[in-house]
Amino acid sequence: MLTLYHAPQSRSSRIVWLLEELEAPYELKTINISRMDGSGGADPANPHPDKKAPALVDDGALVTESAAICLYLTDKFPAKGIGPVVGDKLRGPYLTWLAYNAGVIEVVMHMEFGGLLENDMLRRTFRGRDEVDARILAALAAGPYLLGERFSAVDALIGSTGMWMRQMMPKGKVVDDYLARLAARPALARANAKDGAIPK
Ligand SMILES: N[C@@H](CCC(=O)N[C@@H](CS)C(=O)NCC(=O)O)C(=O)O
Repeated sequence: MLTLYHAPQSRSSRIVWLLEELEAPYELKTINISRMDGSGGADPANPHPDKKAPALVDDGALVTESAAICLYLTDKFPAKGIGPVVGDKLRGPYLTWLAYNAGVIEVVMHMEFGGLLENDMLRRTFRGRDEVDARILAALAAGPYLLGERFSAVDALIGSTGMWMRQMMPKGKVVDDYLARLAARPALARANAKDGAIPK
């Protein structure tokens, strides 16, 4: 049995969305986390070593990091075609987007939050918003999804950032239409109904 340790309206919300897309059987355990505004706190019931969300447990085995959880789940439930499997020509682009989101997009986003976009050392290593935006726009120009014709877990991963904070994705109609396309997915509506409110 899969158990997702989930904090409402956090990075685990996109894993709820993915589980709904996959129509996977799972149990949702709502946990508390420390929030940026100082509310919340570490939850002893959370198996994540850093007390973060998401954390997934499958038959006793712990998986953390959103990219790893996406890959784990789409490999476990390949029938839906939401994560290209080994041998599929989209496997390489799929792995690239998973790693690029974790290793570059999220870093650049936090460089921006922290006012570090002009830091020379960070720019040399990760580049900046222009490069990230260009990569996303190039993929969506072919579209309608980041991998082309097929919706995949990378759309839930990266698209959810744009749904949460529109300015974190490139400006313009291409991305507006992309986010509207994602927002219309029935699995997202089911996930939103399960997401829950941030505890006060
Ligand atoms: N790299 C991790 C980041 C997870 C993460 O930072 N989650 C936030 C919620 S959006 C969290 O749990 N924060 C609580 C804390 O930092 O203690 C992933 O992608 O899964």
